[in-house]
Amino acid sequence: MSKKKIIIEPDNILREKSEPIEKVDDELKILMDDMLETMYAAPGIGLAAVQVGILKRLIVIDISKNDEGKDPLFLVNPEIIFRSKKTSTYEEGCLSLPGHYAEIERPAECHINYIDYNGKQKNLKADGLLATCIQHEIDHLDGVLFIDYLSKLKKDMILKKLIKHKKELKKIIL
Ligand code: K1U
Ligand code: ZN
Repeated sequence: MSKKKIIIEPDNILREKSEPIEKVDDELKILMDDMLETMYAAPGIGLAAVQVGILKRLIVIDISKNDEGKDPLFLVNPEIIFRSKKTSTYEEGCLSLPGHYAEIERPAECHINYIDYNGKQKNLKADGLLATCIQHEIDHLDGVLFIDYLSKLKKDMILKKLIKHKKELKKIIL
């Protein structure tokens, strides 16, 4: 397994739509394992392939607490087939927007169809943090970030700080 570099906003690739995956083969399983390692190391509770520069409809999620043991979910070609009218609000973070958090309102429950690590078609009914995380990650597959739900003023403030942060990172690396 190898850890991958997480792409930070602003970056055009984060605004692109990811492509459906044709089959779950050994190469895809290596990518799924690498993404999980990258997510645990960050640390985070979710990661979409586009965040490591790969425009495929693939997500890894693990919302379990440290003391609960690991419980990873691999979602290939996830599709939301139901969104509840009831909403819930969580303070969201994003590994591509380091240091920035905001309260985002989304459907409280969602149902999805997806393909799992072994290539089997599955469905899942999610609520709570899992439903929020799934919707946040599927947004990544469509080029959407949580800052897109904020006012222009708040979004621009975050983008300005991220541009500065990336310039400082570049100086350290050079
Ligand atoms: O960048 C990402 O998509 C991952 C993101 C997922 C997410 C978090 C919160 C609400 C919705 C989606 C993160 O994992 S940010 C980091 C984070 O939430 C976290 C980090 C360490 C421990 C617990 C949570
Ligand atoms: Zn994110």
